[in-house]
Amino acid sequence: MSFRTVGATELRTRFAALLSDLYGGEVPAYGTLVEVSQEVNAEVLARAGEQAERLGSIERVTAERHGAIRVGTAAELEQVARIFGACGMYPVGFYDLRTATPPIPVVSTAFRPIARDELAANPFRVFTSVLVTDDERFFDRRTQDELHEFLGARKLFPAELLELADRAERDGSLPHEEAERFLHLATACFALSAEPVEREWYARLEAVSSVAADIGGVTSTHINHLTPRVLDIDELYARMRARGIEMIDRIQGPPATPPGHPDVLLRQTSFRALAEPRRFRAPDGSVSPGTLRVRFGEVEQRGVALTPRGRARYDAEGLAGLPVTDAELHAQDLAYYTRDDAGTLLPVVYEDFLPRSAAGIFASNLTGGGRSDAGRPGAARDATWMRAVLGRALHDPYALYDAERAAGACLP
Ligand code: OOG
Ligand code: NI
Repeated sequence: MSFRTVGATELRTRFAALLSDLYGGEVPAYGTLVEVSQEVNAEVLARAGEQAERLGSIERVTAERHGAIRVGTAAELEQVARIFGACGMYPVGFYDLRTATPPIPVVSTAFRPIARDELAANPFRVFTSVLVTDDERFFDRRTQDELHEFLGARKLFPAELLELADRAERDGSLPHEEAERFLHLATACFALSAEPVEREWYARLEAVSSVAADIGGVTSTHINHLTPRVLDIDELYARMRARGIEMIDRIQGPPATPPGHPDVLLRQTSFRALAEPRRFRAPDGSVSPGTLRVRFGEVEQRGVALTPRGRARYDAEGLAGLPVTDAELHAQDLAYYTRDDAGTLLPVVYEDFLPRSAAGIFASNLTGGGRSDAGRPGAARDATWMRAVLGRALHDPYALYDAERAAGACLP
């Protein structure tokens, strides 16, 4: 019996490590990705020294992961918020992927720590998408009804887990034994289920969107990918290919900046979803083996966060719209910085996601293009809707970066 209590920071660190072990066991290529990332990071550190740690200590970067999960209903999203809340991860940003190319029938947010010291301790974040089941551009009335019935009948998170999560959030910690139980239950909820998949139902949803099938065609959820952070994504991409791993055809996000120039925003790439064994149930009740390709491996390189002004320039003109030094990015209010004691500019890391890249990541791993009818009415979904569903604050990324810059007494 131990009387030690476990706080949110430690719960988050342990949760991230447990999910990493789980995913490594399920998707062996993830292990290769982590290994190659660490190899590249060690080399960048040896080559660039202190400069390599401008965007975070090597300890932070080595432990850093983002995950992605997908849920089916507002109620499920609210429950996810409680589990992550116990780990000091709060919803930041609203992303609508329905208007992306190709359209994906989800809206998303990212759960992450929001305080600088919490990000430094462990920045684990999870891109979380919820299916928009009542969007007529994707689902006809009959399918909507069936989706509501199917999703309404499933239970992703056991009551004991949610009670422990609420207690952890209320008290700021859990006693040792309860913390172990919480971590065990929380991790188990994101494992790939051995339950047979109803073949016809899955196929019908897949004809609309394989993301819809991955969410609404099964009775559980799972980690879709887990992403290590790398300090040189071009080098990583080349090495993964050299090891014979099939990567998507490009790196998403801004192109590489010339040597010595600050990295901006977020660059991402992934290896293609692998065929994983799953069991299928036919309408006659018989169960037979098959495979599904839904889970993949992604890697990311993070740079300085852009201000709304910097982001508008980047969106309109790409990197050509931005100056190439920290001093100019700061002076023109295009990127966020704080200062160290010596007065040197320190970049504020971009901690969020890019909707265009997210759509690209989704799309590059879809089987078939899917189907949507732009002429039909959509369903109203925005940040206000999501805030109401979450029953808690939905943070605006720019407000967080502004506050950090102001606290660092570093206004342009
Ligand atoms: C999420 C895709 C988006 C990212 O890093 O932009 C994403 C998903 O596949 O569920 O993870
Ligand atoms: Ni991702």
